[in-house]
Amino acid sequence: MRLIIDTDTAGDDTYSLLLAMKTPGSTLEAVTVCVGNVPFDQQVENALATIEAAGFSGKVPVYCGARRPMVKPWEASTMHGNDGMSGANLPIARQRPETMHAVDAIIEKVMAEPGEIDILAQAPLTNIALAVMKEPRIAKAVRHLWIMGGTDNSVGNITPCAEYNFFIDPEAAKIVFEAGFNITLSTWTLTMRSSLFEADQLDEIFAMKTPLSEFYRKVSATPRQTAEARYGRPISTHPDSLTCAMALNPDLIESARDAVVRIETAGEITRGFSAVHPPVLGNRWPEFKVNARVVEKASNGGFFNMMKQALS
Ligand SMILES: [Ca+2]
Repeated sequence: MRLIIDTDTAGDDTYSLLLAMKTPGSTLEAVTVCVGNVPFDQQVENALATIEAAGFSGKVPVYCGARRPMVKPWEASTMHGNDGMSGANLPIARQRPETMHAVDAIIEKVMAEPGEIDILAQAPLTNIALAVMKEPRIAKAVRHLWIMGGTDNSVGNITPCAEYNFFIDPEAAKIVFEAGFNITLSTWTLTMRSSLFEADQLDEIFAMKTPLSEFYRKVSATPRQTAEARYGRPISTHPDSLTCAMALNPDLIESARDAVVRIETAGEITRGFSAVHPPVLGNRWPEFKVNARVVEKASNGGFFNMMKQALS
């Protein structure tokens, strides 16, 4: 399968890129960088350094996209350290970003071969929203849009109501969910249910002692410390890489349901909240139609095996 990954490259974003490059049968067509986790140019360097670490230098073009959200000011996250890589201090990559804007690259690649390319959106949805505003036909020309963001009517990770990606640019998320894409939504609720690597799994990865397992160990250091303080055990969370794994291997999905997903753009306490309604809503409010498949549960063991293969 052929994939474009839109990313705010830090921490788990990088393992998602590794999965897309290293999983047999997958082709990472392009990486597009969007406002999010850490300062923009750092995110670009993190993407390029990850591609180099995987041995794919010069094979996966990187495009720079939106440097700020649609409306509200942007806030960096310290979740993955100031550089987004837990201070791993990777060498500056030889490959440099392309000159074409990410939004134009998405449109050009998707429209050149309609129905052929999936997009994995693992950042705030600014680039995807701008792309579908500029060329509305991409909504039907993208084979499938995999989105990491929001919650399944549950607790967020940046406010009690909101997950980071949707909180940073809810206006963009609203545009994307109303644009007519074929969407699978992978929420923070799913992240906490199905994506965690526990201490024994982490030890198994660290014991591999390959260059990419060392990459994983270094880049995951800060979020593992944060998780230990927050949850009382040294787990690693994988919102983006689990979403990538499901895109590459949909058999990992154990439970999912069709839903009407709406994004809160205002609200004193709910900005960025994703309201996940049942499809039956359509009977009373016919203007609301099913616009996403929401994943409820995925195979942690299957995901872990894919990650080990990618890091081998
Ligand atoms: Ca991300």
